[in-house]
Amino acid sequence: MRAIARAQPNIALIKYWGKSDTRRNLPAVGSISITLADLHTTMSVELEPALQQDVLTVNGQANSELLPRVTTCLDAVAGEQRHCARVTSEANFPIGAGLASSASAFAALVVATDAAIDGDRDRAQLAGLAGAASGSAARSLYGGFVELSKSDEDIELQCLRTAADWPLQVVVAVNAATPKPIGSTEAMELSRKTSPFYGRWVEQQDVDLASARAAIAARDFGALGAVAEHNCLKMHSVMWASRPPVVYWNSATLACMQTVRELQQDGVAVFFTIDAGPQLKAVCEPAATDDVRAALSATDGVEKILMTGLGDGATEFAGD
Ligand code: 2P0
Repeated sequence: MRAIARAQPNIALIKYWGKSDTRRNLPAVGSISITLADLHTTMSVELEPALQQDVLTVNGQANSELLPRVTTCLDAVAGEQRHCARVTSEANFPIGAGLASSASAFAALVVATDAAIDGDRDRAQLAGLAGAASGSAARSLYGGFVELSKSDEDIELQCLRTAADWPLQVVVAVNAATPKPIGSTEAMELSRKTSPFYGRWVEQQDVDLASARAAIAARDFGALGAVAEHNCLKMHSVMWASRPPVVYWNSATLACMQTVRELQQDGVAVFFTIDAGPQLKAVCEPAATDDVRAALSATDGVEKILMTGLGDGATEFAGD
């Protein structure tokens, strides 16, 4: 009745922002992401007959804030008649700060829980359960370049290319490791209800998805970077125009964007993306990694640099 799983966060290049069905947590737009290799969440789930309630520990601390979402996810995977669970989550990167920690956490939680009950769900079923808990978590069930399609029914996922097929690198500039001011779930609903740009955002998404799909198929780094930066800035424009505004950036985020622009002008193969937090993720070709790391390290306000390649989807974990 105990199992451990490990999952990596994923970074969207074409973003998920907005829901078509909040009850079932279905995305209003498709998205394309890359799964990372070296950042991960390790999740242990133990179903214990003697326990009176679920217990959640995150990075060594009891966590009651996330517990209701974890309980709902456990019920969805193991059934409401299950024993209570002792859930222990360890992440090797800052959590709740726009580094997709909920994606790796819920992907790992679903895989560990299914293994703990000796379940035999396939990857698509596990992704559906992870997506119901946290939309972006569905993508962490798959490795490499992953497309999550919008649907009025069940979500659909597809690996567009494996990590080995196009081994890009990601340099993360951590600009503030503190938790975000407003959670993504709440912020997405605020955007849907109040942003004058939200309707256009949803309408235009298929164009960006098609461009990104073609760029990934052709391994065209310049084309992928152009559409990814455009899509990222469009998503943040939707957020900024919400009422009240949703602004996740800080001054270091803008300084990092400027650094990436200067690298691009020098011919370095790099582009940026930014999620629900001030961190900037620079995606680059392997030969550019050292230049990108050095330039971002020297940028004002950058607290820490994390480096990773692209990796595989969530799996049951037997130990290091
Ligand atoms: C993404 N984000 O595609 C986008 C870009 C943040 C910015 O998916 O409400 O934690 O749990 O389904 O998955 C973060 O939102 O939201 C997210 P819920 P989730 O990666």
